[in-house]
Amino acid sequence: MDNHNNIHSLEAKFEAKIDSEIKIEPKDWMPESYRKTLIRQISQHAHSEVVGMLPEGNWILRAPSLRRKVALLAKVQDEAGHGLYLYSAAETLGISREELYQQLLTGKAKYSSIFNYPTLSWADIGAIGWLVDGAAIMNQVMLTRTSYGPYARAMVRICKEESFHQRQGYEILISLSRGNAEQKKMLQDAMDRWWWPALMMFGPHDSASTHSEQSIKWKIKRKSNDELRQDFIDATVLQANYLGVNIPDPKLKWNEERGHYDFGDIDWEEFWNVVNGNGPCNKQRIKDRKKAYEGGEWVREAAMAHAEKRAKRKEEKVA
Ligand code: BYC
Repeated sequence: MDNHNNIHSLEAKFEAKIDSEIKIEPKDWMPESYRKTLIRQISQHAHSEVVGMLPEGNWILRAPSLRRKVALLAKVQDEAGHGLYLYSAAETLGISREELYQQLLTGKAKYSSIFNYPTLSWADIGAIGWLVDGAAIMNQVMLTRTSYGPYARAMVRICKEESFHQRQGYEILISLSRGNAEQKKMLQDAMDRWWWPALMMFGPHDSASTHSEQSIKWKIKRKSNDELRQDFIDATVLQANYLGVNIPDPKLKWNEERGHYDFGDIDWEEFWNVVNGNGPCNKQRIKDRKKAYEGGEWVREAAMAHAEKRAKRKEEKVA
């Protein structure tokens, strides 16, 4: 078979697997652009998890009780774990964790826009759990069925943990909603600041989304950015009503005909500004990740030295 025919048959086999819902595994042939799209999406997701530890980590020492502190600590640790599962999944596509991490630290790689906003009060920790993890789950449940095996399997575990995160956030807000006037004010203020950035997490409108069409064909994504955003709004309005909190969107209104909530325009200028590195905390986030990376140098060195020593001892035994 000549080279051209060979590629053609590999492509046909790949397409057939996608069509019949058979997962693509690391050693299977895949188009280069499929591999690149996955590395981009999975690593952006991994970076989002490890950068996402920062705004909440900021509140661990200030959590209002031991119970709140333990729950928040566990959540932030889970996020480190999610980062690790995802970097590992990306590594199966032939790129090293070190290279991916350098892309983050040099500002070359993207991570979710949401983590470039500050956490100003304890209510923000509730709002992050409820809205940010809520949005993340909406997007990630679809990813448990993504076509690349290692990514899909990582997402199953991540989604289980994300539901705990969402509930711990909502529970913080329930307590505030039953509190005094000042606590209710904190809750509303957090809602006012996190609502729109949470909607932006789903990415640009479908008409402006560069990757969606191809990613949906490859079954990397199963739903479009706008579909997921709508699902999230429909589910969240009821939860906001239960909290007695106002959603800061005068255009939000149930549309009987569509069977969905209509909502106002997203400020896309703000979105792209944040994505392109100019949000309120972008510089601080990268600075903090660099500091953590440099501070961990001795751990990496010690771990490598230990691994090398063990390998040498093993070699000596064999000899
Ligand atoms: N922020 O063609 P599009 C979490 C970029 S949750 C920054 O629609 P795609 C967590 C996009 O990368 C958050 N950039 O892209 C929760 C692309 O740029 P490039 C992480 C964004 O990939 C709680 C360009 O805009 N979740 O981790 O088809 C606590 C055009 O977009 C954003 C995931 O990453 C954004 N919001 O769809 C702790 C889930 N939106 O790459 C942690 C997996 C878009 O061409 N990812 N861009 O330079 C996905 O599902 C998809 O990548 C997205 C975007 C839906 C996010």
